[in-house]
Amino acid sequence: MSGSPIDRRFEAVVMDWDGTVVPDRRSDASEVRAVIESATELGLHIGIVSGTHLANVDEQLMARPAGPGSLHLCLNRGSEVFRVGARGPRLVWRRRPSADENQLLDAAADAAVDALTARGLTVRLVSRRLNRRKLDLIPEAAWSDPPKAAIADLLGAVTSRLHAAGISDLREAVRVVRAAAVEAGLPSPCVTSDAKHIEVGLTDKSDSARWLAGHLWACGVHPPGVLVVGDEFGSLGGTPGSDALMMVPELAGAAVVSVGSEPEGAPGRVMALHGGPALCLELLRDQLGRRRAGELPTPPLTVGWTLDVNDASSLHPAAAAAVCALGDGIVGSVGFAGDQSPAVLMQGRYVGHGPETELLQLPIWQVLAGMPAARGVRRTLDLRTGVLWYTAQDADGARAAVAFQSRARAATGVLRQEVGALRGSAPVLVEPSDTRVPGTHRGDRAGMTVENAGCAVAARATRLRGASGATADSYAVYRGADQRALAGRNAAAALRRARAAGFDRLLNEHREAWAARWADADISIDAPGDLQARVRFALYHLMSSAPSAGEAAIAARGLSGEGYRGHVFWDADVFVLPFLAATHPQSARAMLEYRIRRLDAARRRATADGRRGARFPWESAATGDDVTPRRARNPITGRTVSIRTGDLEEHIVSDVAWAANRYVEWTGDEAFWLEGGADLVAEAARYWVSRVREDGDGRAHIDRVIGPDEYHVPVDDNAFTNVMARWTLRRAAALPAAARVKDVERDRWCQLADALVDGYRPTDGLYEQFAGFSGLEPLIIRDVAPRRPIAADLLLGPDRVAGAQVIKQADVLMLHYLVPEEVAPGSLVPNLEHYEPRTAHGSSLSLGVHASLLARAGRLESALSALELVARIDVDDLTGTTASGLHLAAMGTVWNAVTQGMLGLRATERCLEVDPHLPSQWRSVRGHVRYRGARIDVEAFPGGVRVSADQPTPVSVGDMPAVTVTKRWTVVPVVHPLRESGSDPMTRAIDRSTLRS
Ligand code: IFM
Repeated sequence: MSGSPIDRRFEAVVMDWDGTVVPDRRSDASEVRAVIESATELGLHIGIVSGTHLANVDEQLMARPAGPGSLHLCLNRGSEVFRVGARGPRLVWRRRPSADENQLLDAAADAAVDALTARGLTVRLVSRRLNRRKLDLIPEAAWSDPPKAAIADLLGAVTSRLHAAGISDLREAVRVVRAAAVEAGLPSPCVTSDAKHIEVGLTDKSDSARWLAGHLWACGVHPPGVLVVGDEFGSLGGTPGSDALMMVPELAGAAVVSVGSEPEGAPGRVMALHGGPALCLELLRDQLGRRRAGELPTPPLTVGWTLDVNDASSLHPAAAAAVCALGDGIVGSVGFAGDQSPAVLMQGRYVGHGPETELLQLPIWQVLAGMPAARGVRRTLDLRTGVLWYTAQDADGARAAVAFQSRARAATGVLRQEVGALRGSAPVLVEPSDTRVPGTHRGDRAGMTVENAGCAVAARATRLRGASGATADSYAVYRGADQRALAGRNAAAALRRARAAGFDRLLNEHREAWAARWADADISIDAPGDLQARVRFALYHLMSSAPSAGEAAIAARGLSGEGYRGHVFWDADVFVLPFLAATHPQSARAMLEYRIRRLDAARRRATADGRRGARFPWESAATGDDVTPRRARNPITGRTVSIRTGDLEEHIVSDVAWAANRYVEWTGDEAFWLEGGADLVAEAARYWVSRVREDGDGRAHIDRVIGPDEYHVPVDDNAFTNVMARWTLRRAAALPAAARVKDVERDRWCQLADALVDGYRPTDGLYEQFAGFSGLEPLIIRDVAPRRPIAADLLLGPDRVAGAQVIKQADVLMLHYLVPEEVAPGSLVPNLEHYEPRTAHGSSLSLGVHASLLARAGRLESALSALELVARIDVDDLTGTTASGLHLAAMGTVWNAVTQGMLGLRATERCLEVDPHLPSQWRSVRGHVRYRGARIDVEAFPGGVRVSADQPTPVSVGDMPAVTVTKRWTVVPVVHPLRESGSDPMTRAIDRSTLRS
């Protein structure tokens, strides 16, 4: 086996029973039972597939595994599945035939007997089982119970009988039976043969294999992690061997082994090892041995799910570490000790004061013992399960490590590494990474506890020795608490539990938890190129960044780096929250809780500024006070420039209110309004009342702000700020009665909203970005810049861009993106045409917004170009800033571009709207979301849409009225009138040197 495709650890084994695991039904299975029980205890998943019924298999095997791996018996030729636990088998799935189907099966079997008899062959209907009927082709005493090993002789005897009846081979007999069954009214019968019998049924072994593939997928096991073992893959008398049915597309990529004699040879994909049940037992023992020795799992490398970064890629090593960051929403772990800037960051844990506030650097658990620095390094991240493989070269060859940040247990890091020739005790340490924070560090080489700043980490390592060298497992648990000692005790207790569970149990539960997240969030795109993996890369990091409970301070770079010191911007509320509201609402709720708990700080700020209501900070951290830096160094001129966003980028006030509303739109969680949600909106409205200037003509203005386009500072009547304020006032006025807002205040909000100027010119359908924008130098950056995206302020100088119509990022268009109902109908296209060529896309937030809007406008080629570009921002480090963390908001725009832009999903109070616009290169796109408690699966393809929901849900497609979609797929033909109009390729190549984040 050495060096062969099965010379590795598998995560699951799927096996045929008769002839594969046991030679016959009377043989002793005690050895195989012991191996199965031990292997499942170390996490291996096992599926046994058989045509027979439960008693036959269970009474022979008698396995009673406790897990964490699973044992499933998939019996009755694809009709039933039993999960076997410590207390025995439990039915988990059964295909129940209807009375009509049973009648049809009987009729089909009778018709088959008649058809074969008519050809002169004596056959007997021998059993009538669940979903199938069995015909004996050789009802002779000598062949009453032939052993599997005698398959060649049996086939010879049966073939002679067939020839005597003028039937050329088994294949023809199967054809006769199938034709008779169809003639009898069974539309698509499953007809199989083991040479002695022919069975007509509603199911076959492919149903078992598909069920197991689905189960394993839900456990986070990819098909390449599966070993399929059978004894009859090759054809038998011209019919496919019964085990070939286990090779379903859902298990494509699995390793397939035959232990049978395969008289007519095995198909090319199958490794024919022969050897019978003895070899099968050996294969199982081998897998058990690998687990006992602590062998590392094998990276699955599944297309569309893998991020592979090696020395040959152009990524800076620190950027490579960031793109492969691990996170559970509470703790983010970047790189390994020895990398350029390894980090462990805990969500919401800050040190320092004012603008100096930054995320606390926690001690690093990802310590690779003696791993040579940065030579031949390869990182492989399985996006589906958040498991990272790291390999590097040393004098002894390649050494590997595998790490994950448990998704099932809070703030728990797990590392298994090959320690090869290293001698001594367990080599793993936790390395203190922030010496500025005083703390207690104690421990030895095998265990360590570090406590500081309200955080504690406890870590421990265990060394294992296998045939191929030694490996070591280490575990680290982080706890934050206001009292240091308490954090230490909590961490130590959780560490004990993690160590007791062990690597394999932790891995299984972690993979399963990730798989559950993907089930509600995945987007699959059937299109050429590698967009699929890049979209999943974005989703993976979005999911890694937010906790599911408590409060969530989502930093601009998530937990993947120290960029922007971990401060929270509108990036969180406007760009990240929508994804979470639609896929994992509890995380979106936690983000809003972060704002609710800092409402008092926002009120204090408003009061200090002489206003009312709440003034949320442009940059926020622990306290909710504004922590925006006041100055920075211009990287080109070296001059210190002042930063005024903290004072003037006030649209953040509306952005928070908008986020609260977006959460309710997706979830329908009306109770949230009374849990602080209404306060977020009402206090935002009160702020605008106090902030707005009313002129003598009955119009209202907002002076001196910064809009999303930060190249123009300050401006008056920024359309985005004003319209978002208007939207906030109107939304606040419509808060439910329970929010206890007085009518007089609601009336004032409505009156002021109506009075706010918005810069809209009905003559050309344009919104003026701010008062006076159209009088600035008409410099079209699309025509001037060598390439976009580009940091135009660096290219042209800040003074030139300030005096020109050059825009940093979507500004007016953010209105069409966030509040399409608040802008003039039909204004998307003119504003897109006007502003896009003037936009440098100098912020990573911009491209994805355009991708979404271009799709809504039917400019699908341009939408796709923008989407492809934004999906590369971090994977290819387009901004040159990925080393300090990933651009989480840009990832939010990737999700939005596909779901809102291409699929046209929109959550309203009335229904979920679906209105797809597909680029011509896409064969289909499928997305999963949660809308008001229901799990929704939407697939769009040229000309149609399929929607399914796990509970009755109102859905409207295109312009059609809403229908209630139930579990079953609904196919709605959609003929979309929108086509790509004109070609204005928005983006050319990229100028990395001048692009900023
Ligand atoms: O919030 C953004 C802003 O819109 C542009 N500059 C970077 C900030 C953080 O990502």
